[in-house]
Amino acid sequence: MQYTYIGFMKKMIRLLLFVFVMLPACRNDRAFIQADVIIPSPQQIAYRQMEFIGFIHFSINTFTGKEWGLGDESSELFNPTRLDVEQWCSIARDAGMKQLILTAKHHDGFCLWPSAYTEHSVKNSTWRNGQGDLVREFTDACRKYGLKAGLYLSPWDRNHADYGKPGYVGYYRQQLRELLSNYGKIAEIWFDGANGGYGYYGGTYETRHIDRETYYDWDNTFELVYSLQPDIIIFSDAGPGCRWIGNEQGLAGKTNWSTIKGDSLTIGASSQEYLNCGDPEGDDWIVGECDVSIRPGWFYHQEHDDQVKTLNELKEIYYGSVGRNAVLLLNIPPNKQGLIHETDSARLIQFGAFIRNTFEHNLAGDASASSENILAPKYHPNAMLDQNMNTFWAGRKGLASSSAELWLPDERSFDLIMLGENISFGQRVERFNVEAYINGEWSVVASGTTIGYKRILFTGTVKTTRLRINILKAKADPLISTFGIYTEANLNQNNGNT
Ligand code: FUL
Repeated sequence: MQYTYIGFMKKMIRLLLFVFVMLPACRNDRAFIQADVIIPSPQQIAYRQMEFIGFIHFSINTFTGKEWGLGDESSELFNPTRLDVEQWCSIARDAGMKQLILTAKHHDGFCLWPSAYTEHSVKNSTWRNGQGDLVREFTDACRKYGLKAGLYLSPWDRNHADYGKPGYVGYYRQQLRELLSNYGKIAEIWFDGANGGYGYYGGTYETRHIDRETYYDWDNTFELVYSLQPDIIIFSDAGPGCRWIGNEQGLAGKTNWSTIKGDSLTIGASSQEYLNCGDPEGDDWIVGECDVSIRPGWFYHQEHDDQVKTLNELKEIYYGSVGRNAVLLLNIPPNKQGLIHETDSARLIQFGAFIRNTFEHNLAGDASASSENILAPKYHPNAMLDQNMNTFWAGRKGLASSSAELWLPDERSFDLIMLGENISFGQRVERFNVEAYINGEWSVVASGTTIGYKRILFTGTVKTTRLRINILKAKADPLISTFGIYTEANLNQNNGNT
Protein backbone atom coordinates (compact mmCIF):
# COMPACT_ATOMS: atom_id res chain seq x y z
CA MET A 1 0.00 0.00 0.00
CA GLN A 2 2.78 2.32 1.11
CA TYR A 3 4.76 1.45 -2.06
CA THR A 4 1.82 2.07 -4.37
CA TYR A 5 1.21 5.49 -2.83
CA ILE A 6 4.86 6.55 -3.22
CA GLY A 7 4.90 5.23 -6.76
CA PHE A 8 1.72 7.14 -7.56
CA MET A 9 3.14 10.36 -6.12
CA LYS A 10 6.36 9.97 -8.16
CA LYS A 11 4.32 9.52 -11.31
CA MET A 12 2.27 12.58 -10.50
CA ILE A 13 5.38 14.69 -9.89
CA ARG A 14 6.82 13.53 -13.20
CA LEU A 15 3.57 14.37 -14.96
CA LEU A 16 3.43 17.82 -13.36
CA LEU A 17 7.06 18.46 -14.29
CA PHE A 18 6.31 17.45 -17.83
CA VAL A 19 3.22 19.66 -18.14
CA PHE A 20 4.58 22.76 -16.40
CA VAL A 21 8.31 22.64 -17.14
CA MET A 22 9.18 20.35 -20.03
CA LEU A 23 6.28 21.15 -22.35
CA PRO A 24 6.64 24.93 -22.16
CA ALA A 25 10.42 24.61 -22.50
CA CYS A 26 9.95 22.66 -25.71
CA ARG A 27 7.43 25.16 -26.98
CA ASN A 28 8.35 26.06 -30.48
CA ASP A 29 8.98 29.79 -30.80
CA ARG A 30 7.09 29.72 -34.07
CA ALA A 31 3.91 29.52 -32.00
CA PHE A 32 4.37 33.27 -31.49
CA ILE A 33 3.58 33.89 -35.15
CA GLN A 34 0.11 35.41 -35.39
CA ALA A 35 -1.99 35.94 -38.49
CA ASP A 36 -2.59 39.59 -37.63
CA VAL A 37 1.03 40.51 -36.89
CA ILE A 38 3.20 41.23 -39.97
CA ILE A 39 6.67 39.64 -39.86
CA PRO A 40 9.85 40.35 -41.85
CA SER A 41 11.43 37.93 -44.31
CA PRO A 42 14.68 36.23 -43.20
CA GLN A 43 16.51 38.57 -45.65
CA GLN A 44 14.91 41.60 -43.98
CA ILE A 45 15.94 40.34 -40.53
CA ALA A 46 19.54 39.89 -41.71
CA TYR A 47 19.38 43.34 -43.31
CA ARG A 48 18.11 44.94 -40.09
CA GLN A 49 20.78 43.25 -38.02
CA MET A 50 23.53 44.95 -40.03
CA GLU A 51 22.48 48.22 -38.30
CA PHE A 52 25.19 50.41 -39.85
CA ILE A 53 26.08 50.52 -43.56
CA GLY A 54 27.83 52.95 -45.89
CA PHE A 55 27.13 54.86 -49.09
CA ILE A 56 29.80 55.74 -51.66
CA HIS A 57 28.85 58.64 -53.92
CA PHE A 58 31.60 58.70 -56.51
CA SER A 59 31.21 59.53 -60.20
CA ILE A 60 31.63 62.27 -62.78
CA ASN A 61 30.30 64.81 -60.21
CA THR A 62 33.42 64.20 -58.12
CA PHE A 63 35.39 65.75 -60.98
CA THR A 64 33.03 68.59 -61.92
CA GLY A 65 32.17 69.71 -58.39
CA LYS A 66 28.44 69.26 -59.01
CA GLU A 67 25.84 67.41 -56.96
CA TRP A 68 23.58 66.70 -59.92
CA GLY A 69 25.33 66.48 -63.28
CA LEU A 70 23.31 67.63 -66.29
CA GLY A 71 24.21 64.60 -68.36
CA ASP A 72 26.38 66.46 -70.89
CA GLU A 73 29.65 66.02 -69.01
CA SER A 74 32.44 64.43 -71.02
CA SER A 75 33.19 60.84 -69.96
CA GLU A 76 36.87 61.73 -70.17
CA LEU A 77 36.56 63.80 -67.00
CA PHE A 78 36.39 60.66 -64.88
CA ASN A 79 40.00 60.10 -63.87
CA PRO A 80 40.81 59.15 -60.27
CA THR A 81 44.58 59.17 -60.11
CA ARG A 82 45.15 57.10 -56.96
CA LEU A 83 41.96 55.08 -56.79
CA ASP A 84 42.04 52.57 -53.95
CA VAL A 85 38.74 50.80 -53.40
CA GLU A 86 40.33 48.65 -50.71
CA GLN A 87 40.99 51.83 -48.73
CA TRP A 88 37.23 52.56 -48.75
CA CYS A 89 36.47 49.03 -47.66
CA SER A 90 39.05 48.78 -44.90
CA ILE A 91 37.88 52.10 -43.38
CA ALA A 92 34.24 51.03 -43.61
CA ARG A 93 34.97 47.65 -42.03
CA ASP A 94 37.07 49.17 -39.23
CA ALA A 95 34.27 51.63 -38.48
CA GLY A 96 31.83 48.74 -38.06
CA MET A 97 29.88 49.07 -41.32
CA LYS A 98 28.58 45.79 -42.70
CA GLN A 99 27.80 46.84 -46.28
CA LEU A 100 28.69 49.49 -48.85
CA ILE A 101 26.48 50.83 -51.65
CA LEU A 102 28.14 52.41 -54.72
CA THR A 103 26.53 54.89 -57.14
CA ALA A 104 26.96 52.72 -60.23
CA LYS A 105 24.99 55.41 -62.10
CA HIS A 106 23.83 58.76 -60.70
CA HIS A 107 21.30 61.11 -62.30
CA ASP A 108 23.84 62.29 -64.94
CA GLY A 109 23.78 58.83 -66.50
CA PHE A 110 27.54 58.16 -66.34
CA CYS A 111 28.17 54.47 -65.70
CA LEU A 112 31.00 53.22 -63.48
CA TRP A 113 30.98 49.94 -65.39
CA PRO A 114 31.50 49.43 -69.15
CA SER A 115 27.82 48.99 -69.97
CA ALA A 116 27.14 47.55 -73.41
CA TYR A 117 24.14 49.89 -73.77
CA THR A 118 25.74 53.35 -73.61
CA GLU A 119 28.95 55.15 -74.50
CA HIS A 120 28.59 57.36 -71.41
CA SER A 121 30.70 55.23 -69.12
CA VAL A 122 34.16 54.40 -67.80
CA LYS A 123 35.00 52.83 -71.15
CA ASN A 124 35.33 56.33 -72.63
CA SER A 125 37.06 57.82 -69.63
CA THR A 126 40.72 58.68 -69.15
CA TRP A 127 40.83 56.32 -66.18
CA ARG A 128 42.85 53.21 -67.06
CA ASN A 129 42.58 54.16 -70.73
CA GLY A 130 38.97 53.11 -70.71
CA GLN A 131 39.78 49.57 -69.59
CA GLY A 132 38.58 49.87 -65.99
CA ASP A 133 35.41 48.54 -64.35
CA LEU A 134 34.77 50.20 -61.03
CA VAL A 135 31.73 48.07 -60.19
CA ARG A 136 33.96 44.99 -60.54
CA GLU A 137 36.69 46.46 -58.33
CA PHE A 138 34.12 47.58 -55.80
CA THR A 139 32.26 44.27 -55.53
CA ASP A 140 35.54 42.32 -55.36
CA ALA A 141 36.96 44.58 -52.65
CA CYS A 142 33.76 44.47 -50.58
CA ARG A 143 33.92 40.68 -50.51
CA LYS A 144 37.61 40.69 -49.65
CA TYR A 145 36.86 42.89 -46.62
CA GLY A 146 33.81 40.94 -45.47
CA LEU A 147 31.33 43.60 -46.53
CA LYS A 148 28.13 43.08 -48.46
CA ALA A 149 27.98 44.98 -51.75
CA GLY A 150 25.03 47.11 -52.85
CA LEU A 151 24.48 49.26 -55.95
CA TYR A 152 22.64 52.50 -56.71
CA LEU A 153 21.24 52.77 -60.23
CA SER A 154 19.51 56.10 -60.68
CA PRO A 155 16.16 55.69 -62.46
CA TRP A 156 16.45 59.29 -63.63
CA ASP A 157 19.01 59.64 -66.42
CA ARG A 158 19.74 63.16 -67.66
CA ASN A 159 22.07 61.86 -70.36
CA HIS A 160 19.87 59.38 -72.17
CA ALA A 161 18.06 60.58 -75.29
CA ASP A 162 15.03 58.38 -74.56
CA TYR A 163 14.51 59.40 -70.97
CA GLY A 164 10.82 60.06 -70.43
CA LYS A 165 9.86 57.91 -73.46
CA PRO A 166 8.90 54.22 -73.26
CA GLY A 167 12.24 53.09 -74.75
CA TYR A 168 14.25 54.24 -71.75
CA VAL A 169 12.60 51.73 -69.40
CA GLY A 170 13.96 48.87 -71.54
CA TYR A 171 17.42 50.46 -71.40
CA TYR A 172 17.17 50.82 -67.62
CA ARG A 173 16.24 47.15 -67.27
CA GLN A 174 19.15 46.09 -69.49
CA GLN A 175 21.48 47.96 -67.16
CA LEU A 176 19.90 46.27 -64.17
CA ARG A 177 20.43 42.94 -65.88
CA GLU A 178 24.11 43.72 -66.36
CA LEU A 179 24.64 44.80 -62.78
CA LEU A 180 22.66 41.98 -61.22
CA SER A 181 24.03 39.20 -63.45
CA ASN A 182 27.74 39.92 -63.77
CA TYR A 183 29.00 40.90 -60.33
CA GLY A 184 28.08 38.04 -58.00
CA LYS A 185 25.73 38.50 -55.06
CA ILE A 186 24.36 42.03 -54.73
CA ALA A 187 22.84 42.61 -51.31
CA GLU A 188 20.89 45.81 -51.95
CA ILE A 189 19.74 47.81 -54.97
CA TRP A 190 18.92 51.48 -54.49
CA PHE A 191 16.12 53.12 -56.47
CA ASP A 192 16.24 56.84 -55.87
CA GLY A 193 13.03 58.86 -55.82
CA ALA A 194 14.45 61.90 -57.70
CA ASN A 195 12.86 61.73 -61.12
CA GLY A 196 12.43 63.95 -64.12
CA GLY A 197 13.24 67.58 -64.83
CA TYR A 198 15.71 69.50 -66.92
CA GLY A 199 18.56 67.62 -68.59
CA TYR A 200 20.81 67.09 -71.58
CA TYR A 201 18.81 64.11 -72.88
CA GLY A 202 20.95 63.37 -75.92
CA GLY A 203 21.50 67.02 -76.74
CA THR A 204 17.93 68.31 -76.52
CA TYR A 205 18.44 70.27 -73.28
CA GLU A 206 14.83 70.25 -72.18
CA THR A 207 12.58 69.52 -69.27
CA ARG A 208 11.01 66.08 -69.23
CA HIS A 209 8.44 64.89 -66.75
CA ILE A 210 7.32 61.37 -66.13
CA ASP A 211 4.26 59.89 -64.48
CA ARG A 212 5.69 58.58 -61.23
CA GLU A 213 2.87 56.06 -60.83
CA THR A 214 3.21 54.38 -64.21
CA TYR A 215 6.37 55.31 -66.13
CA TYR A 216 8.82 52.76 -64.75
CA ASP A 217 6.31 49.91 -64.37
CA TRP A 218 8.04 49.16 -61.10
CA ASP A 219 6.25 45.87 -60.40
CA ASN A 220 7.82 44.27 -63.45
CA THR A 221 11.20 45.85 -62.67
CA PHE A 222 11.06 44.40 -59.15
CA GLU A 223 10.18 41.01 -60.60
CA LEU A 224 13.22 41.19 -62.86
CA VAL A 225 15.43 42.14 -59.91
CA TYR A 226 14.21 39.23 -57.79
CA SER A 227 14.58 36.81 -60.70
CA LEU A 228 18.27 37.75 -60.94
CA GLN A 229 19.01 38.17 -57.20
CA PRO A 230 16.38 36.37 -55.09
CA ASP A 231 17.81 37.50 -51.73
CA ILE A 232 18.34 41.14 -52.60
CA ILE A 233 16.91 44.02 -50.54
CA ILE A 234 15.20 46.55 -52.79
CA PHE A 235 15.36 50.11 -51.46
CA SER A 236 12.93 52.78 -52.61
CA ASP A 237 10.33 55.08 -51.10
CA ALA A 238 8.02 52.11 -51.34
CA GLY A 239 10.38 49.24 -50.57
CA PRO A 240 9.60 46.42 -50.92
CA GLY A 241 12.81 45.48 -49.03
CA CYS A 242 13.44 48.68 -47.09
CA ARG A 243 12.06 52.20 -47.35
CA TRP A 244 13.40 55.75 -47.43
CA ILE A 245 12.96 57.29 -44.00
CA GLY A 246 11.59 60.54 -45.49
CA ASN A 247 14.56 62.88 -44.94
CA GLU A 248 18.26 63.03 -45.70
CA GLN A 249 19.30 63.94 -42.15
CA GLY A 250 19.52 60.32 -41.03
CA LEU A 251 16.66 60.63 -38.55
CA ALA A 252 13.78 58.20 -38.10
CA GLY A 253 10.60 59.17 -36.28
CA LYS A 254 10.54 58.72 -32.50
CA THR A 255 7.61 56.51 -33.32
CA ASN A 256 8.87 54.24 -36.05
CA TRP A 257 7.00 51.17 -37.27
CA SER A 258 8.70 48.78 -39.64
CA THR A 259 5.25 48.16 -41.07
CA ILE A 260 3.58 50.47 -43.58
CA LYS A 261 0.88 50.32 -46.26
CA GLY A 262 3.10 49.58 -49.25
CA ASP A 263 0.27 49.99 -51.77
CA SER A 264 -0.27 53.59 -50.69
CA LEU A 265 3.35 54.55 -51.49
CA THR A 266 4.64 55.97 -54.77
CA ILE A 267 8.36 56.17 -55.47
CA GLY A 268 9.30 59.84 -55.45
CA ALA A 269 5.90 61.05 -54.29
CA SER A 270 5.07 59.69 -50.84
CA SER A 271 4.34 61.59 -47.65
CA GLN A 272 7.68 62.11 -45.92
CA GLU A 273 6.06 62.08 -42.51
CA TYR A 274 4.37 58.75 -43.23
CA LEU A 275 7.69 57.27 -44.37
CA ASN A 276 9.36 58.66 -41.25
CA CYS A 277 7.02 56.92 -38.79
CA GLY A 278 5.64 53.88 -40.61
CA ASP A 279 2.19 52.61 -39.80
CA PRO A 280 1.07 50.20 -37.05
CA GLU A 281 -1.79 49.18 -39.33
CA GLY A 282 0.54 48.65 -42.30
CA ASP A 283 0.29 45.29 -44.02
CA ASP A 284 3.86 45.27 -45.39
CA TRP A 285 7.13 44.96 -43.49
CA ILE A 286 9.34 47.67 -45.05
CA VAL A 287 11.93 48.75 -42.51
CA GLY A 288 13.27 52.33 -42.62
CA GLU A 289 16.75 53.16 -43.92
CA CYS A 290 18.24 56.51 -42.83
CA ASP A 291 20.53 57.97 -45.49
CA VAL A 292 22.74 60.91 -44.59
CA SER A 293 26.13 62.21 -45.71
CA ILE A 294 29.14 62.78 -43.47
CA ARG A 295 29.58 66.03 -45.47
CA PRO A 296 27.12 68.73 -46.57
CA GLY A 297 26.93 67.19 -50.07
CA TRP A 298 26.61 63.62 -51.32
CA PHE A 299 29.67 64.00 -53.56
CA TYR A 300 33.12 65.13 -52.48
CA HIS A 301 33.83 68.86 -52.72
CA GLN A 302 37.14 70.17 -51.48
CA GLU A 303 35.50 73.31 -50.08
CA HIS A 304 33.66 71.10 -47.57
CA ASP A 305 36.83 69.63 -46.07
CA ASP A 306 36.24 71.62 -42.90
CA GLN A 307 32.56 70.69 -42.68
CA VAL A 308 32.82 66.97 -42.01
CA LYS A 309 30.26 66.06 -39.34
CA THR A 310 31.56 66.06 -35.78
CA LEU A 311 31.44 63.03 -33.51
CA ASN A 312 28.60 64.67 -31.58
CA GLU A 313 26.59 65.10 -34.78
CA LEU A 314 27.22 61.50 -35.78
CA LYS A 315 26.21 60.32 -32.29
CA GLU A 316 22.88 62.13 -32.59
CA ILE A 317 22.37 60.54 -36.00
CA TYR A 318 23.14 57.11 -34.56
CA TYR A 319 20.61 57.52 -31.74
CA GLY A 320 18.09 58.92 -34.25
CA SER A 321 18.49 56.06 -36.72
CA VAL A 322 19.78 52.77 -35.28
CA GLY A 323 18.40 53.91 -31.91
CA ARG A 324 14.97 54.44 -33.44
CA ASN A 325 14.50 51.12 -35.12
CA ALA A 326 16.12 51.90 -38.48
CA VAL A 327 19.29 51.11 -40.41
CA LEU A 328 21.89 53.89 -40.75
CA LEU A 329 23.27 54.44 -44.27
CA LEU A 330 26.12 56.93 -43.89
CA ASN A 331 27.69 58.41 -47.03
CA ILE A 332 31.48 58.78 -47.25
CA PRO A 333 32.37 60.27 -50.64
CA PRO A 334 35.85 59.62 -52.07
CA ASN A 335 37.77 62.59 -53.49
CA LYS A 336 39.14 63.22 -56.99
CA GLN A 337 42.09 60.94 -56.34
CA GLY A 338 39.69 58.13 -55.52
CA LEU A 339 40.45 58.07 -51.81
CA ILE A 340 38.43 58.81 -48.71
CA HIS A 341 39.76 62.06 -47.28
CA GLU A 342 41.77 61.72 -44.07
CA THR A 343 39.33 63.88 -42.05
CA ASP A 344 36.39 61.68 -43.04
CA SER A 345 38.26 58.45 -42.39
CA ALA A 346 39.53 59.61 -38.99
CA ARG A 347 36.01 60.72 -37.99
CA LEU A 348 34.47 57.49 -39.18
CA ILE A 349 36.95 55.36 -37.26
CA GLN A 350 36.33 57.52 -34.18
CA PHE A 351 32.57 57.09 -34.60
CA GLY A 352 32.97 53.31 -34.95
CA ALA A 353 35.08 53.22 -31.78
CA PHE A 354 32.44 55.27 -29.98
CA ILE A 355 29.69 52.80 -30.91
CA ARG A 356 31.81 49.80 -29.97
CA ASN A 357 33.09 51.19 -26.68
CA THR A 358 29.68 52.44 -25.61
CA PHE A 359 27.62 49.38 -26.39
CA GLU A 360 29.90 46.38 -26.13
CA HIS A 361 29.09 45.69 -22.50
CA ASN A 362 25.59 45.75 -21.00
CA LEU A 363 26.09 47.19 -17.50
CA ALA A 364 23.04 45.21 -16.44
CA GLY A 365 24.38 41.99 -17.96
CA ASP A 366 24.85 40.41 -14.51
CA ALA A 367 21.54 41.63 -13.04
CA SER A 368 18.80 39.21 -12.00
CA ALA A 369 15.50 39.82 -13.64
CA SER A 370 12.09 38.90 -12.31
CA SER A 371 8.50 39.24 -13.40
CA GLU A 372 5.09 38.03 -12.33
CA ASN A 373 4.33 37.40 -15.97
CA ILE A 374 6.51 34.63 -17.42
CA LEU A 375 5.17 32.25 -20.04
CA ALA A 376 7.72 29.50 -19.31
CA PRO A 377 11.25 29.20 -17.91
CA LYS A 378 12.63 29.51 -21.43
CA TYR A 379 11.10 32.98 -21.65
CA HIS A 380 12.39 34.22 -18.29
CA PRO A 381 13.20 37.98 -18.33
CA ASN A 382 16.89 37.15 -17.76
CA ALA A 383 16.86 36.38 -21.47
CA MET A 384 16.70 40.13 -22.15
CA LEU A 385 20.17 40.71 -20.72
CA ASP A 386 22.29 38.99 -23.36
CA GLN A 387 22.93 40.51 -26.79
CA ASN A 388 20.92 37.85 -28.60
CA MET A 389 17.65 38.77 -30.30
CA ASN A 390 16.51 35.16 -30.33
CA THR A 391 16.37 34.87 -26.54
CA PHE A 392 13.56 36.94 -25.10
CA TRP A 393 11.11 37.50 -22.30
CA ALA A 394 7.49 36.52 -23.00
CA GLY A 395 4.56 36.67 -20.64
CA ARG A 396 1.41 34.61 -20.25
CA LYS A 397 -1.47 35.71 -22.41
CA GLY A 398 -4.17 37.78 -20.82
CA LEU A 399 -2.16 39.04 -17.87
CA ALA A 400 -2.80 42.76 -17.69
CA SER A 401 0.63 43.75 -16.44
CA SER A 402 3.78 43.22 -18.47
CA SER A 403 6.52 44.48 -16.22
CA ALA A 404 9.90 43.06 -15.39
CA GLU A 405 12.36 44.19 -12.79
CA LEU A 406 16.15 44.09 -12.83
CA TRP A 407 18.13 43.80 -9.60
CA LEU A 408 21.70 44.95 -10.07
CA PRO A 409 24.40 43.39 -7.85
CA ASP A 410 25.51 46.89 -6.80
CA GLU A 411 24.71 50.49 -7.60
CA ARG A 412 25.36 51.28 -11.26
CA SER A 413 25.52 54.54 -13.12
CA PHE A 414 24.40 54.86 -16.75
CA ASP A 415 23.05 57.38 -19.24
CA LEU A 416 21.63 55.23 -22.03
CA ILE A 417 18.97 52.54 -22.12
CA MET A 418 18.66 50.03 -24.93
CA LEU A 419 15.51 48.01 -25.58
CA GLY A 420 14.67 45.54 -28.33
CA GLU A 421 11.93 43.25 -29.53
CA ASN A 422 12.39 39.91 -31.24
CA ILE A 423 11.25 41.13 -34.65
CA SER A 424 11.10 37.58 -36.02
CA PHE A 425 7.58 37.70 -34.64
CA GLY A 426 6.81 41.26 -35.72
CA GLN A 427 6.89 44.64 -34.07
CA ARG A 428 4.43 44.80 -31.22
CA VAL A 429 5.09 47.40 -28.52
CA GLU A 430 3.09 50.64 -28.79
CA ARG A 431 3.97 52.30 -25.48
CA PHE A 432 6.47 51.65 -22.71
CA ASN A 433 8.43 53.23 -19.93
CA VAL A 434 11.46 52.40 -17.82
CA GLU A 435 11.66 53.26 -14.14
CA ALA A 436 14.63 53.38 -11.82
CA TYR A 437 14.50 53.04 -8.04
CA ILE A 438 16.08 56.27 -6.81
CA ASN A 439 16.09 57.54 -3.20
CA GLY A 440 13.51 55.02 -2.09
CA GLU A 441 10.99 55.50 -4.90
CA TRP A 442 10.37 54.56 -8.53
CA SER A 443 10.93 57.33 -11.08
CA VAL A 444 10.36 57.15 -14.82
CA VAL A 445 13.73 57.66 -16.54
CA ALA A 446 12.69 56.88 -20.12
CA SER A 447 9.46 56.46 -22.01
CA GLY A 448 8.35 56.11 -25.58
CA THR A 449 6.06 54.54 -28.12
CA THR A 450 7.67 52.03 -30.47
CA ILE A 451 10.67 49.80 -29.71
CA GLY A 452 11.21 47.49 -32.70
CA TYR A 453 14.54 45.77 -33.27
CA LYS A 454 16.44 48.40 -31.31
CA ARG A 455 15.50 51.50 -29.33
CA ILE A 456 18.11 53.62 -27.58
CA LEU A 457 17.04 56.31 -25.11
CA PHE A 458 19.23 58.92 -23.51
CA THR A 459 18.43 59.30 -19.81
CA GLY A 460 21.07 61.62 -18.40
CA THR A 461 23.10 60.15 -15.54
CA VAL A 462 21.09 57.69 -13.45
CA LYS A 463 22.43 55.79 -10.42
CA THR A 464 20.42 52.87 -9.16
CA THR A 465 20.33 49.26 -8.03
CA ARG A 466 16.90 48.46 -9.48
CA LEU A 467 15.19 49.08 -12.82
CA ARG A 468 11.77 48.22 -14.16
CA ILE A 469 10.45 48.00 -17.71
CA ASN A 470 6.71 48.44 -18.16
CA ILE A 471 5.06 47.57 -21.44
CA LEU A 472 1.99 49.82 -21.31
CA LYS A 473 0.38 49.03 -24.65
CA ALA A 474 1.11 46.46 -27.35
CA LYS A 475 -0.49 45.18 -30.55
CA ALA A 476 0.15 41.58 -29.44
CA ASP A 477 1.96 39.90 -26.53
CA PRO A 478 5.30 41.70 -26.18
CA LEU A 479 8.44 39.65 -26.83
CA ILE A 480 11.30 41.68 -25.39
CA SER A 481 14.77 40.53 -26.34
CA THR A 482 16.91 43.42 -25.08
CA PHE A 483 17.10 45.47 -21.90
CA GLY A 484 20.50 47.07 -21.44
CA ILE A 485 22.06 50.06 -19.72
CA TYR A 486 25.19 51.80 -20.97
CA THR A 487 27.42 54.78 -20.41
CA GLU A 488 28.47 56.89 -23.38
CA ALA A 489 32.13 56.25 -24.13
CA ASN A 490 34.33 59.28 -23.65
CA LEU A 491 36.86 59.04 -26.41
CA ASN A 492 38.74 62.05 -25.15
CA GLN A 493 39.56 63.12 -28.66
CA ASN A 494 39.21 66.28 -30.60
CA ASN A 495 35.57 66.34 -31.61
CA GLY A 496 35.71 69.28 -33.98
CA ASN A 497 37.04 69.64 -37.48
CA THR A 498 40.23 71.48 -36.86
C1 FUL B 1 18.89 61.81 -53.61
C2 FUL B 1 19.75 62.20 -54.82
O1 FUL B 1 19.12 63.17 -55.59
C3 FUL B 1 21.05 62.64 -54.23
O2 FUL B 1 21.93 63.14 -55.20
C4 FUL B 1 21.68 61.46 -53.50
O3 FUL B 1 22.02 60.44 -54.40
C5 FUL B 1 20.71 60.94 -52.44
C6 FUL B 1 21.19 59.71 -51.73
O4 FUL B 1 19.46 60.67 -52.99
O5 FUL B 1 17.60 61.62 -53.90
